[in-house]
Amino acid sequence: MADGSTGPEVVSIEREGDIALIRIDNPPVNASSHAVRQGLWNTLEELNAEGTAKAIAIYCAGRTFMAGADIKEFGKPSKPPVMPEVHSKIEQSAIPVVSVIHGTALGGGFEMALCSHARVAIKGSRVGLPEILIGLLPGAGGTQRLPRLSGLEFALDMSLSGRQVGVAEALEKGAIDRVVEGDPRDVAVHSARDLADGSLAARRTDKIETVYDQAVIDAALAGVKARSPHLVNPVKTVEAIAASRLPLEEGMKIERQCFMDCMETPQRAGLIHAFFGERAVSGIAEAKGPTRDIQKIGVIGGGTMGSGIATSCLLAGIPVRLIEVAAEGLERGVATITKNLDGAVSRGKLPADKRDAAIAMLEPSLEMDSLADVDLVLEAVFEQMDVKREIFGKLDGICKPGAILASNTSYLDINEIASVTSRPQDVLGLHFFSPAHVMRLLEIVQGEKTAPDVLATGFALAKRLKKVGVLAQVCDGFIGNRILAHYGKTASYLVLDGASPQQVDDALEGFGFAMGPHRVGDLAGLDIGWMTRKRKAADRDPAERYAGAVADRICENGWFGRKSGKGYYVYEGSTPQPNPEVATIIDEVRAAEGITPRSFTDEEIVDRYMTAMIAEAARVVEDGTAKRPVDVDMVFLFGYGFPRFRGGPLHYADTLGAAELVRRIEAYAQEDPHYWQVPDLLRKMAADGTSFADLNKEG
Ligand code: T1G
Repeated sequence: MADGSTGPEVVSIEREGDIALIRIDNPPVNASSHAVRQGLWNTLEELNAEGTAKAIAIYCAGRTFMAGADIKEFGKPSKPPVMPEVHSKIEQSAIPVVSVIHGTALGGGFEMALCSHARVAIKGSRVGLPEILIGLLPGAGGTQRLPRLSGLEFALDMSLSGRQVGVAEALEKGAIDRVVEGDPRDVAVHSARDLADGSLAARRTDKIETVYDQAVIDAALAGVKARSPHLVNPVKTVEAIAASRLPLEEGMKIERQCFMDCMETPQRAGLIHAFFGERAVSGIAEAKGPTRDIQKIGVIGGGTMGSGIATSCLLAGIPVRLIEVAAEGLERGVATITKNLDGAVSRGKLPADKRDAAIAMLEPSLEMDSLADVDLVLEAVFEQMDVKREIFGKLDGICKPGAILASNTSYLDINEIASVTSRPQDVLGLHFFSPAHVMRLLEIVQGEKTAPDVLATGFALAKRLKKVGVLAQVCDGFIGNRILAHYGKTASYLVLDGASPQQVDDALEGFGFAMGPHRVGDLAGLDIGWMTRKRKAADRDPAERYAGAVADRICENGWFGRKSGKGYYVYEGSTPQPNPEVATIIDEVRAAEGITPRSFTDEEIVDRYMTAMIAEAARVVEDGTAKRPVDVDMVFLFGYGFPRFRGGPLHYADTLGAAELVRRIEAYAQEDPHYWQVPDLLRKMAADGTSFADLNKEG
């Protein structure tokens, strides 16, 4: 129970005649910290002890109503009063209480409104139960009260999707009682007065029973098990909502138990890490400070990447001039952009009028000179240094002073590209991930001479494009592709040594990857990796075991994956099947290399694959290519389909511990000492007993 301490500075009472307001002021989003909970507890006690107010209205200062529990408190011992206790106190108040919602009432914030005796929302605000997105469930009465007010289906929809719901829809579903216009405090005064005189009817959830239907619960349970086989909290969410058939107090106990079960899971830790990591990567000094004004962007190249990047800019409301060298390529680029935008409309992601407005801001041109007035150029042509050097040399003479010149290269040296211009300070890398208008990752590559305001502009652009910008230093592959180039070999070594491509894919999909590496290769096109291996052949390290023999043979047959009808899999029926000719190739390569195949368990496959990924990720942090471990984690969550509930490769590494990882690498090194080397950083961490989370704090 309450310990008697107060939180007056974040929660205060304002008296207006015979009604009282409880004002919460806990920037930036009025999260329900301990001080807020204590303040609510104390002010409710005080007002009920006085007994003079006829009604109470709870409202929030700042930009939004309470946005939920204070996530920063998670993982620490909870300090009473906990939210469910505070919410029961609100509901049991002898003086009727109305909550006044503005901005985004999320999680515990929406639950505080639900436990109030009435709920009034200001037009344009939204409500939501996003706990599912951070490995939890509504743990302050939402699973018990929302079914009572709005029915099982809507409660399941909100709780399992985590989506934000406009207050008009919430009103229609009975989750709130009124939608009005006005300032939160004024609305609070009027709502309390209406509640006091009965013109705003009280709807207390402890007086309402859920209309229960077991079939609805059973269907929801089957759905979550099919959709999210790795996750615990969706199942627990359905279980808690099912308990709303019981008396409220009993249901609340079951909800609390389900909530605490989720709180203890590594998934909750992983998803919270992802939540804060997404914000941490742009919370660095390099992302702050003055930026250049970007009003118009030039995109060079109408291929897959160029048209994806152009689509992304147009969706953000930025006019784009698209440059190609020939009419056919330009037309293809415009067609791809149009198709991308039409796809967003058909998926309900983009209103048709916004699509038309976006297309109207697209100016195709065959003339590079037409880039003279743009504020930023994004080059997205062939991954060949001589082509890029030629283009940047021309841009240097065409673009206005102060224009930013960015390359979308996925691994080439930004410093070399910058060196052909007279303005290396205006050059940086902006590495998008395909499809560029969908994938949220943007690697922002800092050249030696890149000016601070150019780098900060890269982060500002990432935010405008709703991308997750991550700072990377120059090296072959920057952060993500460099690490991929290393651990991708492990998948090939596993196949050479006895596993099948499908077993590797299935094992990694069982770990949580959306798609195994061979299925990804077939999707992206096996010829891309083939070209890279040929490009690097001359520089190949003779000491390194060649990983590409099987993939080379597949490509030599013209099998590039989905686009050619076969690759590792055959794409004829509805379900792709393993390509039997690949099995023959694997046998032939093993025979030629004198390999006696052995079996691998799925666990061994995952352990090797993840240990290889972590080892190179540790080296990327160690040499400063990535600023901190969390930056690597976000690269993999937002660019490589890494399972979000595991938080990223280095957050996952902490669940294993540095000592275990060193042990594994040393064991694998008995087979291949060149490929398996213990990073110095990992050895130091094992000796010091430190974690990547510790490094993030130092970062
Ligand atoms: N707790 C602590 N800090 C939070 C926070 C929260 N719930 N939400 C946001 N912040 C910080 C964020 O880290 C950033 O800090 C700043 O606020 C601005 O956030 C019992 C258990 C509200 C829609 O999941 O969705 O309630 O980086 O950059 O883009 O059932 O923040 O500036 O230092 O995102 O305008 C449920 C999560 C919690 C809401 C605003 N609630 N937050 O978006 O700003 S669990 C959530 C958001 C719960 C109960 C359960 C968004 C936003 P800094 P921002 P924004």
